[in-house]
Amino acid sequence: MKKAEVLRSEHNPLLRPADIRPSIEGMEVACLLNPGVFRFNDKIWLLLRVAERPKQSEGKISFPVYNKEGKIEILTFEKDDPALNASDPRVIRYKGQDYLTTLSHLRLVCSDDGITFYEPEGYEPIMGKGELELFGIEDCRVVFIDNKYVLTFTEVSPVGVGVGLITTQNWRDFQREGMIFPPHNKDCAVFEEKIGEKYWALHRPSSPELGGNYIWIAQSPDLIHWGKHQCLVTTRKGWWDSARVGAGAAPIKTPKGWLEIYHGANEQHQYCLGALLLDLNDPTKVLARSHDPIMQPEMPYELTGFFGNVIFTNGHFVEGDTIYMYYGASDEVICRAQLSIDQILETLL
Ligand code: MAN
Repeated sequence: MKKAEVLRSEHNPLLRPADIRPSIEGMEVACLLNPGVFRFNDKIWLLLRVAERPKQSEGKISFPVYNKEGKIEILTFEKDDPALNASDPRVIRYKGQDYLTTLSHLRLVCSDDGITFYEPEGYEPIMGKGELELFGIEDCRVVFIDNKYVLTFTEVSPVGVGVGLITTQNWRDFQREGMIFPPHNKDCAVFEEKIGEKYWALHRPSSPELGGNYIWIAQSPDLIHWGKHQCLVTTRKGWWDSARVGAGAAPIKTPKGWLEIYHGANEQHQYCLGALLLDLNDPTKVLARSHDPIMQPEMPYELTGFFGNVIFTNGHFVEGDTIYMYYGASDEVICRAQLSIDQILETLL
């Protein structure tokens, strides 16, 4: 079996929680995760997911949420409360209600070389807003289409997890278009060009009884209204992508088809990356899918952290044959790796 070479940056992790000051007063940055990536004003930009919480005190779990007035409230639970299930560092369950242990928002950083990032002045963070984002916003994909940037991201609230859409031209003024895929849905990657007069997107509804955590594809006349949904890729029992699959960033157009790097997790919550190849003219046709992962957690920063054994990507930029892929490692730090499109295609075809 051929393998595509994965060139991790020697500067990994490029960004750690301590590199970013918190946006919300009184909080600390617990994790940096899964950035969207784009070019703007001759620079490489990351739209980071920044997860914040108060300094934790002994025997307690506390985290911020927005209340219905849009103000931050801190919820605190005793760790030994028998009604509390805190076995997953990312979520807790208390008396039938799920909460996130951190509150995420999106923050811009930029770079001249794609390695050293800084926060530019005059660009505000994008915070959760309204009742569908009371638990924050996460994992934003960014594409440039029709002369504007289109942001698709996860909106989290007590009523569910769905996909929101925002557009902007200058990263200072934002048009909020609301929820485009209702719960339970996340991992929405919009294609960077129209196919057959329609916009296309990969998305990931979850169905707990029949079905599962599968990648679907939909089309739209206007980026807001999506239909003609089809299930594209399911999980594979006993494989590295047995429990959940979800799209990464926008598919990359190649002469052989649309190349999509996706994440697959198994029952042990190990998150690896694989590839899909979709037909150029009819992306509902899957031409090929990785047998083995193209990348799996193996570096110390990928194996341990806030939630170890996780590699998760939803952003890259492409130059010639090279994919400069940014990813969240262990749900805590931001890293970069280089991959060759041709080599990935060779593993697929
Ligand atoms: C979910 C999301 C991601 C996260 C992974 C792994 O898919 O919350 O942001 O990286 O889980 O924890």
